Amino acid sequence: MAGPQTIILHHYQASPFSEKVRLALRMKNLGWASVETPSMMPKPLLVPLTGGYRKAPVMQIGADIFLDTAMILRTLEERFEIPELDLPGHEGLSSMVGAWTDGKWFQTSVGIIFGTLGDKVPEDFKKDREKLSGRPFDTDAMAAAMPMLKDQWRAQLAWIEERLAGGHGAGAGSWLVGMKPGLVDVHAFMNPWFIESTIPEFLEACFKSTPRTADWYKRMKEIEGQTPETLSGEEALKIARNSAPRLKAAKTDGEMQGFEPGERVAVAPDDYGRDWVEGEIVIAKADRIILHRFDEEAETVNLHLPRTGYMVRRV
Ligand SMILES: N[C@@H](CCC(=O)N[C@@H](CS)C(=O)NCC(=O)O)C(=O)O
Repeated sequence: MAGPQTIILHHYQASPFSEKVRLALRMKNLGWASVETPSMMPKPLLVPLTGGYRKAPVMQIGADIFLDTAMILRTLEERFEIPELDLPGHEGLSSMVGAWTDGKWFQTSVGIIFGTLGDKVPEDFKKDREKLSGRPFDTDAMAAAMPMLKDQWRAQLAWIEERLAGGHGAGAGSWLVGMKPGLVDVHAFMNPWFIESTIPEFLEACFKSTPRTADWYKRMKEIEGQTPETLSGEEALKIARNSAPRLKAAKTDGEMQGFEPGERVAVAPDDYGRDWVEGEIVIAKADRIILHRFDEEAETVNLHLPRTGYMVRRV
């Protein structure tokens, strides 16, 4: 039964960023509880935990809330060391690869998927995504650009092929770095998975020129983990309410803007979905910021955010 130590993932099945975390959980063979969130606003059972952040996935352990896959993956590695995914050769590199898979490659996938779905995309979903991005969500324009986008997509897949064909040291070639799958593989998996979920025939067509990648993808999909426990959003909120955030000695470390522990700041993603989340600094350092906040429903929580991709300002 889920409790204050349980890994709770707030996510939805079709979400590719969520799949990244689900894959990591499988690779680490961790037990977890699954809270299904809506794929668009409103998200009344999620937002009390996050202070306004609305994206998927969000990870919760008791009253510690982890936003963004970068922070989630980092935390899973720190708290559950074995089996390790941040293997020798993956350190640092995986974040660089993630910046590409989550940025440019993901945007190419979005264009292809929603260009293909076209009129099947519900109006309220389009409106939600327009609000999220601050730009028109024009599936006709995506459809028109599709031939070019497909070229772009396959060209990026070919980078994976190049890596698999490249030098690895002893006995490798099966995984992107070294002889076991790790975080680089996790990041690289997301876009093929996203494409396969909607247009598997396009993925198959691309795989014709990337046989090593086709084989790698198949092996990645074969990795099995534990079946999650199902949890309601209400139950997850109750767990947050009945838990205290893990105690941390407040500390800031050479902050460029001179932030001190206890200072009230606001943090928001710098790409899309720029919802500002406010709280008092517990920890601020180069790789993360931890904010303490109070919400009527969730009560006291600590929010953990990565620094890359997030703007921080004094309130
Ligand atoms: N940088 C974020 C991106 C997450 C993201 O964009 N997730 C998508 C779903 S895959 C999202 O939240 N879309 C809006 C929504 O689902 O409400 C991360 O790495 O977690």
